[in-house]
Amino acid sequence: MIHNKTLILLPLALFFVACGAPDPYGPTPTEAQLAWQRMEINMFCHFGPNTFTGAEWGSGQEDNEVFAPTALDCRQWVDVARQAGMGGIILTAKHHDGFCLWPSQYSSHTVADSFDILRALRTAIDDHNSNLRPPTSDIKMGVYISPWDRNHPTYGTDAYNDVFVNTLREVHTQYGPFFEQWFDGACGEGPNGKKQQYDWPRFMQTMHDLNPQAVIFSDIGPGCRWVGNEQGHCSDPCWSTLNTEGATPSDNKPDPSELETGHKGGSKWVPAEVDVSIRPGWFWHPDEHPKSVDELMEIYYNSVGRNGLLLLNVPPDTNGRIPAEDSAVLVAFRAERDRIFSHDLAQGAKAHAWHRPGHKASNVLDTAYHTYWAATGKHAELTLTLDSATTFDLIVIQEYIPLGQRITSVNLLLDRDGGLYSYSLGDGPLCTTVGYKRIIRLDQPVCWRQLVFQFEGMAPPVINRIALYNTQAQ
Ligand code: FUL
Repeated sequence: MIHNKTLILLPLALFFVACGAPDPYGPTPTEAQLAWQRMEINMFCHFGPNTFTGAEWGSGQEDNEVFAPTALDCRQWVDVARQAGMGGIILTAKHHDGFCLWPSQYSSHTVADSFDILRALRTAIDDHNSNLRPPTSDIKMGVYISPWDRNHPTYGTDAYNDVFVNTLREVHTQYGPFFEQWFDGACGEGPNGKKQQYDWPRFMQTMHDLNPQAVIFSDIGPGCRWVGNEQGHCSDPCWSTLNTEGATPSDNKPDPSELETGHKGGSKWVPAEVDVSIRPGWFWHPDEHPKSVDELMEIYYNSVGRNGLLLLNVPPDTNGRIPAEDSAVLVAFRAERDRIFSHDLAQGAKAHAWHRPGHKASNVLDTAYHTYWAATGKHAELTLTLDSATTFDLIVIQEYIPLGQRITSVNLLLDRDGGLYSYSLGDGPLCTTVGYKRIIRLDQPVCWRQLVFQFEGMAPPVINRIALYNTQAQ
């Protein structure tokens, strides 16, 4: 909606000073967290005895032979991930039934000699990566190893923590390197009816020793956090910062609603990972079907478009292949993103930043397309001037997160008839937090030449990129 009564005059004096980077604010991402966030969409693969029994949480008592894919093809998984524009694949090497998809020496509930799925996926990914031809990019491998184990006889005793540490060591030394370790927070009873007291500090330390570059997922990180729901959305706002002092995964985590938003001014950089399944269940079941492209786009806007990473579960079937209907939807999902995001209407636009009256001079570093700028106050404005009036209905804003997440709200003013009019979605600002990426869908297309973004931040805002798109364009 456009408030056309609010005429706002452009400040006449603009101060531009080319400068270096401003100081970081608050916690900032590690190189591994940055690389992780830029992957944007990864594939989750839930595969195991449940694929064959119809369960979601296996009992741990299933026969090992039940796991018997008829035409296993991990290369096909990699190919689907590539075609879908995903940067990594995370496999459930061990789910709550305790069944190991590799021949572990620490369990008798395993694939034994029949199918080493971890090896098959590792080989398929390595082969893909060693035959790369631009523009194809590499695929990274991640691993889910459930601490909850409904099979292991030691579960519920201290000895199980040793088993679990050995299991981590075995997987990471024999099948790594992994870009992400997924620690599910579920903690139920084992075969003897006892619950386990997980030794989280030891698990985390083991991971750090084995692979300090791996991004560790758990309810509270430290690499990335659960987003607090399995429906495929971050909240608005969504902070990449979280207060984790005194918290532990599983039993002593912040409320899911806090995990959805993160904590403004939180003490640690723990960005949100949005895990959701393309199908109703996490495992493949014959009578379930994948979501539509429209549903996946909605999830994309509410996850990647709200400063999260989307971990989309695509379960292989009893053949050991991703079903054709799922891969078809994924290819169409990719095509729809390419259609919308391949033509940035702001490319080549002139960008100017200035301080507001009462604040000191702004700093501007305008490096071609990637406009990167900072103001000295907590309020800042950026004008984008396009070559001519242009129709758009979607705005992408990215903060320069290596310096921290700063922005608390964004307003947009549009020029018309020589004046500026504020645009708002509903009653609030254009959006609250930005972070790595914020995608704002306008409720209807607008046709303007000049846009003025007003930012409020906890520290001088630093914008990495602003892009405009028209979702209706053919
Ligand atoms: C949950 C598990 O209990 C589900 O089975 C699934 O693995 C999901 C991703 O995480 O906590």
